[in-house]
Amino acid sequence: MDEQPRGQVAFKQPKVELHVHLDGSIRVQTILDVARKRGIRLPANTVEEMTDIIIVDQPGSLTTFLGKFAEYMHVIAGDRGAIKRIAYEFVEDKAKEGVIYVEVRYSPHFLANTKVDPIPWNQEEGDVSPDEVVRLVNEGLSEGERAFNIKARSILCCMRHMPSWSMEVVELCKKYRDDGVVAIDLAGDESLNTQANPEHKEAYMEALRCGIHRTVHAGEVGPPDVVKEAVEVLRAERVGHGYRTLEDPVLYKELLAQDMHFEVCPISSKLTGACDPDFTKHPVITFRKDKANYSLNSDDPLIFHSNLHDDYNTAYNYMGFTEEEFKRLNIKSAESCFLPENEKQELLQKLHKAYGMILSTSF
Ligand code: PRH
Ligand code: ZN
Repeated sequence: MDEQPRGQVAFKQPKVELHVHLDGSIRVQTILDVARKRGIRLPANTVEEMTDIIIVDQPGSLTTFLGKFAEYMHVIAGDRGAIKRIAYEFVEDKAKEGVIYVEVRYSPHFLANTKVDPIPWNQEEGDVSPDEVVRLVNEGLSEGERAFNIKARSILCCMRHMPSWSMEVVELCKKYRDDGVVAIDLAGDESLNTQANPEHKEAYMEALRCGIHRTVHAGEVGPPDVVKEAVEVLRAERVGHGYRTLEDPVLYKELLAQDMHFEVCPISSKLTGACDPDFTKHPVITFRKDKANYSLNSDDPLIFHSNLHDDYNTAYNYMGFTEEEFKRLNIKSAESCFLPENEKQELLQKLHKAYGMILSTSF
């Protein structure tokens, strides 16, 4: 299949995105604006220069990629206006990509400034708490929803290397469950922390007890055992990435039988070194062949200098994806989203209508 020129769109229909990080989706211009307003010196003055500093454009490691956040997080963290602005602009950007429902994730602690240690970018302690971060993001998202006519919900991330935050994360999920927060996640460096700490487990058990939905970054670069733990111990309902599940055929078969959802991020998986840089060997090709339940997602478009169209175009140009498969995977994504049942059915109806399909379930 010929490569499409940049700017072309392989799938123009409405889409659902389930795995994208708010702090990995900030506009470079916003970083420059906020830095100027706060009097923060950056090593660049223009969008082009700053982009060059932030982006990863060659396959590397997850650890190196995660280090890129430190180039700009100090600009946004602890600034109320900036936090609300990035949430609002995020919704605008997603609407432009044809996304009609998005679940966006972030760590409330990373955007706060009440905890100086051990976040590398928080040099000064302030009074923006993780709780206030969630309120500000919720405001930005709901203003964006009204302005751009799409639905945006959020997922709060625990961080693998910071187990002491996890109970607070689940408490925030509980507190804001009627205000747009739909689930808990565990993100961060799985290559350095392959086993979930007891505090993560405790937080996930509390989420389970309270009916908070659960997803976990697992099997991105870590071995299949991380996926097994995510599903069996943390009781994840979806797996973030999950590529390395394929190395354990028994586990893969079990997850296929359970219709487990895999949140696949093609461009991310190449640039973090999670998968072979040759897209024609990508695990999602096996997922597709096996009619697995998965979504296509952008993960961190700021750092990968990409957008969701690029991920779809990659699947189209290098993996033989068809319009039919794009429709199928978006229906599976909607079925696997963390909305309450009535809203999920509404979303499914919208997709079926747009795709010219008859809805088989009654509503
Ligand atoms: N894998 C693991 N962690 C990730 C990824 C990737 O999919 N993308 C972002 N993150 C982490 C970053 O440290 C980010 O600050 C945090 O998740 C919360 O969004
Ligand atoms: Zn991610």
